[in-house]
Amino acid sequence: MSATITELIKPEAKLWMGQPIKRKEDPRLITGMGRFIDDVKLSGMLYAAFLRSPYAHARIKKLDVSKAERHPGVVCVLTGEEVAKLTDPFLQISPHPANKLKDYCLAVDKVHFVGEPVVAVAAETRAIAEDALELIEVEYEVLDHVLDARKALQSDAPVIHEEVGSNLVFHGTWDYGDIEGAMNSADKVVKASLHFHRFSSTPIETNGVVAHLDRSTGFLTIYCNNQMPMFCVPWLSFGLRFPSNRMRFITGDIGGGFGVKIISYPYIALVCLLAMKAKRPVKWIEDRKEHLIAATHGNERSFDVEVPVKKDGTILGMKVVAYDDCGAYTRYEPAGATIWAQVTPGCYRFKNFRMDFYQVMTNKCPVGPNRGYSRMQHLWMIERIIDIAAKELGIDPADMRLKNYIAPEEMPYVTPSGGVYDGGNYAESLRKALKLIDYDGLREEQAIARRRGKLIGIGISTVIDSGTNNFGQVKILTDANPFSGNSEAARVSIDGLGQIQVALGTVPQGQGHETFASQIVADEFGLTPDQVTVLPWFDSAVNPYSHQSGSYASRSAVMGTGALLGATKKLKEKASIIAAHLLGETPDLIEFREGNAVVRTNPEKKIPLWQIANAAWVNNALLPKGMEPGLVAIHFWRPDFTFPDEKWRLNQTLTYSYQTHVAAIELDPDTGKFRILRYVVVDDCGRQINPMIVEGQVHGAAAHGIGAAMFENFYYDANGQLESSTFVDYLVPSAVDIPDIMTSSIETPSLFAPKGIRGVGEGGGSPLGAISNAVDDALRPFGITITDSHQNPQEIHALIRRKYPRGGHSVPSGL
Ligand code: MCN
Repeated sequence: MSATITELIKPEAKLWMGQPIKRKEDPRLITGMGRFIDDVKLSGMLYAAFLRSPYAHARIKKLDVSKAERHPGVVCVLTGEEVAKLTDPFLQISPHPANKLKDYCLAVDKVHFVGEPVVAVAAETRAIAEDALELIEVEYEVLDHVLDARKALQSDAPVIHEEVGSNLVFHGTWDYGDIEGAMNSADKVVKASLHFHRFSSTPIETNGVVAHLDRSTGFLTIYCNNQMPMFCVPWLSFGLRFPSNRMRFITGDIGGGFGVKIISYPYIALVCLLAMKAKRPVKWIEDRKEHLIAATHGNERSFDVEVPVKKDGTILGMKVVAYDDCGAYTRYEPAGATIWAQVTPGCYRFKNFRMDFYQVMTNKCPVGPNRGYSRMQHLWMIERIIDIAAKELGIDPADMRLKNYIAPEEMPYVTPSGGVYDGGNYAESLRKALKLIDYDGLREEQAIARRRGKLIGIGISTVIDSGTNNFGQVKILTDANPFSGNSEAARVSIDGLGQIQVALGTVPQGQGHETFASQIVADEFGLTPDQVTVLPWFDSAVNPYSHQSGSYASRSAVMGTGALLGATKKLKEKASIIAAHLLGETPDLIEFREGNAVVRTNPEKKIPLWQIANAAWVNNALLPKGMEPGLVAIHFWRPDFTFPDEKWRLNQTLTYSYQTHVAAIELDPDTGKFRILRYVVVDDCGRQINPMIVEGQVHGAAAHGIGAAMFENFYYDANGQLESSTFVDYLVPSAVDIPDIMTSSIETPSLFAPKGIRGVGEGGGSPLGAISNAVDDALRPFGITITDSHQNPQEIHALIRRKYPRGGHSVPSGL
């Protein structure tokens, strides 16, 4: 057994916040005692399997499930036709006419992407259910499909959802300052067409659901691993026509989410319908192939960007036209069509900005939030164009950034789109990263290497890692938007024996919330984190929650701490009154130290927590007259968020962390292969609750982004078939593919969030910029500009070949 948290802490430490204590949840996770969705087994449980579309776009002409229904061991079969009768289309947050889209949990009369569920089967075993799928006869009329967002907007493009009438989901223009004036006064306008590729997160645990309708009570219990289960309630309750007050959501340990598990509600609905029809509990566990073809992908986006600059490198503005491909259904979209604007100017001071943003449906897997959701595409574009501009101006990319960064003395800084950056020192972060990687030394090495015919490239990327989403931004999309702000709940209780228990609404997927919550609460009562028990897992019948609860948008450290501090404050107020009453003092003199209520002016005079709790729960006659018994407090915390103004300006998130990544690579021009020589990250997430967790998050996000930059890509062929639909083709990096990552931190407290904390969990997708810029830098002697966010050897080699068709694959001389 590992040492206890108390043994690990330095004896002189006063506060647990800021201490790198080991995670409380890890012993159960690393000894195989975690409780994941596939561990849920209910008596009489059936297993589900789904028949999925083999076509990108086709009409279902005929469907015959009779053989499957008769297959031994099959209990029930569900078709789209039945679903359309039993349920209502899922809620849409798109503006008109995209909000007319009829999204059901099974395809009704058409399929819209390869992998869309068409028929669901529940059987005694998964194998039987899968066998039965082979007995289903479907006749399809194949329709024209469209796989490219720009082509999908052309008048001759096939319309994916006839009820919508076009493939356009949203078009909006964000226009600030005077971009045309900036263009006119520029020394140069740098232009590029850039493409951000489609990839996803691949959590170790795929999606899963177990649904059970208890006919005796009428309760529908949904075990799942959705990372925002209570946010799904309107979709499920309206969709299934089932009262929300008889739905219960239970999540256990979740093996990673990264945003991809937010949009599992169509599958949850489907499994619920099967359970209702079969009158038995039903389990569905997504397999890896299903996950890759039909869970959710990250947003693919292309940009036409123009940047007016001065000769000295001053960026005057940015003019962008963006086309975002959201796949075949909108679901959480078009939220991604506004969320990028949390970080409109990135880390830079320019005020003139124009964005024309189109979000478009195509016959590909629907997208959903994916670590760095919507901002990483935008930030990659900014970091790439800054390097292109620096190259064209003959300025070092580090100097170009240092010239344009928002300065610490400008904080809090209001961005053109109304974001209020809550502190930070971007220049210090870059300087620190450059020092760590030995930038000057590397540049020298690079020059020597080039002379010897070797290619070394150095890439920098500094991104804003915004956290704690303000749902009010969805009002940009539609006035009918039913969400705004953000809120989180926590309950803290002291039981009759003086023991503290905490319950959170945050539904973690591996982020370590039991640990950080116990650190925060321990500090409030002068206890150790060992003495604070945080309930593992989430149960809507037990845990407090808001309908925005969940782990997403790097919000839980900030929101969870706000809720915990609110609850402990309420609890301490009541405990102080009881203690003062018992000690014959006034409540304002009571403070909590080492498990005692102590009289501040006379520390010898104290009473242990258990005696206060004893009075509150079982020795009620000791309580002040009229006081309600018990020691439990629930608090709902929210930042003061607002709605957008008429120019769509609003503070779209509460905290704005940032990270600088610098990568040094060596590239072989004969093969296009490259390896990372050195990799450095400097992060600033404000005050850190647990530096060990923060470091883990920084490493995780860096590895995630490096994987996306170098390996992971969803390739669709011309027929709309996903070519990278297994781990043989969709390359997730393993430990040997990820370089040693040198990390360092800066801690500038958030000006607005509780205890100066900022979020850290997403990381901003910075590796994509650092790696693209490093590859571009390595290829400089070839005069090649990298315009795609994915760098793979074949494509790099092809770029070199295109430029030097007759084998100019050695480094051109004289450079
Ligand atoms: N933390 C801290 N000090 C800070 C900020 C955070 O100690 N100043 C700690 C927190 O206490 C928490 C962790 O870092 O334990 C992450 O906190 P936060 O940034 O608030 O993010 P959330 O907990 O809300 O988690 C969501 C975030 C997101 S958006 C993605 S995507 C992501 C990420 O978390 N998915 C993850 N990290 C992940 N890590 C794991 N293991 N699995 C995922 O699915």
